[in-house]
Parts: sequence; structure tokens; C-alpha cells
Amino acid sequence: MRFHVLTLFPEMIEGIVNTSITGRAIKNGYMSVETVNIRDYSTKKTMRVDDYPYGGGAGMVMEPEPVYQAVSAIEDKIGKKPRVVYLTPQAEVLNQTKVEELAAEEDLVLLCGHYEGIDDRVLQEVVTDYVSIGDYVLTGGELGAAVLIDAVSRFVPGVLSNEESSQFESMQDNLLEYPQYTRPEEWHGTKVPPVLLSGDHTKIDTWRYEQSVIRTRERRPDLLRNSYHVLCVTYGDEG
Ligand code: 6GU
Repeated sequence: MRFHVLTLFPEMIEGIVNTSITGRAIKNGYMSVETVNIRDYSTKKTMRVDDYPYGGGAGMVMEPEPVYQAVSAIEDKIGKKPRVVYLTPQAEVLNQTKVEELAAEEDLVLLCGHYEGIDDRVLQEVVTDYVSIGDYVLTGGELGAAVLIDAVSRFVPGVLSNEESSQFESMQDNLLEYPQYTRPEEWHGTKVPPVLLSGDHTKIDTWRYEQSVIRTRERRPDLLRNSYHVLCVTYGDEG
């Protein structure tokens, strides 16, 4: 999988993706992250890529042409028209379904805006997907791009070891992960749930599933709407 990140701040992306599991995956050749500085496609002697907004108002707007040229250069390089994801708060929030859908692509272009955004005409022309990472406003799309790369990378073959594998993890079936414990067996007066020491893996699996449903109901009840899990687990007091 190849990520192409268009940004005015390449070092923001590089610092994050070249670390930990994604850093290892890049070194081992399972994926690549190429950053393209949009400034390199400036049409001006000053190398600026922003200008005042038509209609007035605060802040600056990124010009269409440098973004268009940066996307075109990637298309020429890879010899096809890849999906182009624009990271913006004006979009549906990224979820695991979308992450898996994007993971099926061989190439992904991630377009990061800054200032008050990018001239809408080039967005209309080149963007195939709009993605937000949550309902709050960031100073630019770079953290969103890094989040997307991290989440998508977990579905790229070879990126996770068997031990780290995504197959059985959180968000499968729209449920939160069950609680985990390690040694010591008692800590600050609280014991590890005895079922986990029983060695009975049928019982352990059932307990963990129930904990997932209970935790999801407590912390993210929105995930349980239209879910059959809520019918599968009963609660001591409420039956
Ligand atoms: Cl992807 N970009 C920006 N600038 N702000 C955001 C965001 C993205 N997601 C939430 N807020």
C-alpha cells in the first residue's frame, strides 16, 4: 500500500508515521508514505500558496493550482487516478468500515488543508472522499492524515505480526474491547476476575464477550443501536 500525503508540513506526517509499528512496516517494505510539499507547486516567485478569500473574512485560502499540480504529478508518477481523500472537519467522521474500505486501495492520496481551507473548485475536481477524524476543529489535516494512515495500515498484509493481528480486536462487530489484566494478581486491593485464572476458555470467551457488550452499553451506547448484541447479554440487576 502506498500513501501519498500532500501537505505544507511534511515533517508533521513523517515524525508520526516513521515511529513504532508503521515505522517498522515502512522499513520492511510493506507500505510506503511519500510526502509531497504543496509549496513545491507554488505558481509564485514568493512560493506562497495562499491568498485572500473572495467575499472577505478572516484567514487565507489555499489556491487551487498548486494542489491540482501536486495531484497531477502523483497521477503521472503512478500511471492512474487514485482515490484522493481530503481531510476536513466538514465530512463524515472516519470509522472502522471506512478504514477497511480504504485499505483495499493500492494507492491513496491524502490531501491536507491549512488556514481556512482550500479553494473549493479544485476540491470539486480532484477529491473522491471527504474524511473528518472527529467533531472538533484542528489547525490542519495532517493529524487526520496520520490517524488515517495508522488505522488503515493495520489492514495491510505484513504490517501486524500474528500477535498484533487485527482479526480479533476492538471494533469487530461494533463492540468495544473487553478489559485486560496482567500481573500482579492483586493490585491496590483489586483482584483479577477469577474466571481469567480458571483455564476454561469457553467460559473466558463468554465472559469477555459479555464485558464487551456491557462496556459498549456504558461508554458507547450509540454503537449498540440496531445491534443484536444487546439481546445476547443480560445484566444481574436489570435482568
Ligand atoms: Cl481531518 N482536519 C481538520 N483541519 N480538522 C479536523 C479534522 C480534519 N477532523 C476533525 N477536525
